[in-house]
Amino acid sequence: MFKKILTLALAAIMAMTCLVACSGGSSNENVEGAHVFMFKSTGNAFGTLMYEGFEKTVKEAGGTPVFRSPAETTVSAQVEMLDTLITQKVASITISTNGDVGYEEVFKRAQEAGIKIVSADSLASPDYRVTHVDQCSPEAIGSALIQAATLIALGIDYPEDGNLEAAVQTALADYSGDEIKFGVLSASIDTPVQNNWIAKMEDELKKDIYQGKVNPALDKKYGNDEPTESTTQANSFVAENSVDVIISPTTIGMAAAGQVLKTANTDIKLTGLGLPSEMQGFMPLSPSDNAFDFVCPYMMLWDVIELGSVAAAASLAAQKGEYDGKIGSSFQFNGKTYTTVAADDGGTRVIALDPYVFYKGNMAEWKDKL
Ligand code: RAM
Repeated sequence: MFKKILTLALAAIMAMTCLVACSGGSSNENVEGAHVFMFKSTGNAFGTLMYEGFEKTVKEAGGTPVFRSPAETTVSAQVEMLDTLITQKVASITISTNGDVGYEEVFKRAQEAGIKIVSADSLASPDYRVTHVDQCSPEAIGSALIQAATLIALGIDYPEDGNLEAAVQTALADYSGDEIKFGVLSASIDTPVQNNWIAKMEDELKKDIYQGKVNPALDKKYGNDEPTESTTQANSFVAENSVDVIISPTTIGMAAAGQVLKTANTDIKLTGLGLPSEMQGFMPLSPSDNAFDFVCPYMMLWDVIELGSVAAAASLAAQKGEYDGKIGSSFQFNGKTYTTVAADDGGTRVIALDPYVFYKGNMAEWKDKL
């Protein structure tokens, strides 16, 4: 799957500066009939990029896109905003949530008002969402993160054929050194999307090839998707010095850990889900670099802008009554059909994209784009 080169449709070079789109937005503005995108909080470039795709797709469909995200990465801050948006009669809400519980009442109000809810990135309850737009298969991400971390712990470059699994099989077959140990620097302890990936990482570690060679227990710390707290937690990993590699399944944690490990005198390495623009100071940028001279030899992500576009397409189709999110139902975007499948939580999902590995062979090309 990693061999697959994504045709990332980045229409224009992105302005990473925070324009109106990434402010919380004014609550006085008339948003009746608008399509809302709500990320976990403002100040997260991942959310800004998602909105870029969302905004474009809604506008192209003749709708009005609106960005509304709270300053704090909490359930209560999102609920308060959702409450206002329902009163203001928005048409649809596309949300990346901060937790599993606490949204029931407000989502019920939305449902009763006929406002469609689609979750993307981090799941909303199956009782209230039309569907969930998953960036990639969570199993694929969980496995790939453990495989990449294992290879990095062993000082092995990203395999040019993209086959992480085969490279791990070969590398661990001959390994008889100390047990490898991983840390995880996540978002909040309650964030559905990160917890799902961590569960898939733990499943990967149960496989026979890792037994006695990689510790099945992940040392988990939570930075709440907040730069200062993520920095504090990354510093704890350095002080404790008990893990070989930190895996951060959040772009905020990646950037914070990158800076901490670069500054500290440590052998701990980093991989995870990061934005090339934010990670360029901690990664090799040229094929001639020695990847292990850098804190993060390689990492992965997906086309975040496209994720926002696909989520918008799902919400638009649901609001028009053309898509109900049931298993087997589908919607179209950009000439592609997205078909709904069952999700682990009893609801449904569509898988929007494939993961993509950033390494010394392609970072130069990506650092200014994503
Ligand atoms: C962060 C967010 C988001 C996650 C990405 C990888 O920006 O926490 O939920 O999907 O990173």
